[in-house]
Amino acid sequence: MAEHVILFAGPMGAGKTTAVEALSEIEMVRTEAGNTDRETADKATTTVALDYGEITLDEEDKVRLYGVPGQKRFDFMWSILKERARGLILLVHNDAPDSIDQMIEYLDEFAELDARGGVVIGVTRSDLELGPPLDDYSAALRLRRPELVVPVYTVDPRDQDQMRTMLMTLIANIEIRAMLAPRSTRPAGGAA
Ligand SMILES: Nc1nc2c(ncn2[C@@H]2O[C@H](COP(=O)(O)OP(=O)(O)OP(=O)(O)O)[C@@H](O)[C@H]2O)c(=O)[nH]1
Ligand SMILES: [Mg+2]
Repeated sequence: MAEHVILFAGPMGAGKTTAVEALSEIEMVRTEAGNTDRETADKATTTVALDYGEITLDEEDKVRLYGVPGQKRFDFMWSILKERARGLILLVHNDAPDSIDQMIEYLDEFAELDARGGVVIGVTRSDLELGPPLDDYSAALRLRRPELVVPVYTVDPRDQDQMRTMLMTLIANIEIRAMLAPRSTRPAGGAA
């Protein structure tokens, strides 16, 4: 059985906690506190340390799911959780005024996860407001990181099937990259 550690990152209110909740087969661990920044995200609570959940895919891949806080004042948790992870699901919400800039900013911040495993990007909250089309995200990615091949999806983090598809794509990419990597650079203990 391979084990994977996947991080959910992205701006406040993008849906990281919602996604971990939708995917997790165990009672998820939450660290929510009252949200004092209703201007950035109009919701009651925000993550202050981490979200944690688990899912087993195809009866052989155990996936540990970590959500990080979106707010930068908790970025010490980003460094801690980045160390462990081998893949990134980056969520950005399409109804934010600067969603494409935010995608690039968070991608840069978590760049080591691409180097180590893989990245997929989910554009959320597209049903709520007309935001940039998916092509604009892909174009910005090509401009900023032409060497990177990153799938970009429209997703609703509340939808388990959609999140599962994203997660399975990411894990397939990570496993393919691990298989293609020279033996000396492969991580110990499996494809993860
Ligand atoms: N309608 C709609 N609502 C969404 C969608 N994605 C997320 N939401 C809602 O947006 C909110 C996102 O909240 P969280 O999951 O707490 O966001 P987060 O990324 O964990 O935020 P922080 O922990 O504060 O950084 C929730 O109320 C979700 O139900 C979507 O695609 N459509
Ligand atoms: Mg959260």
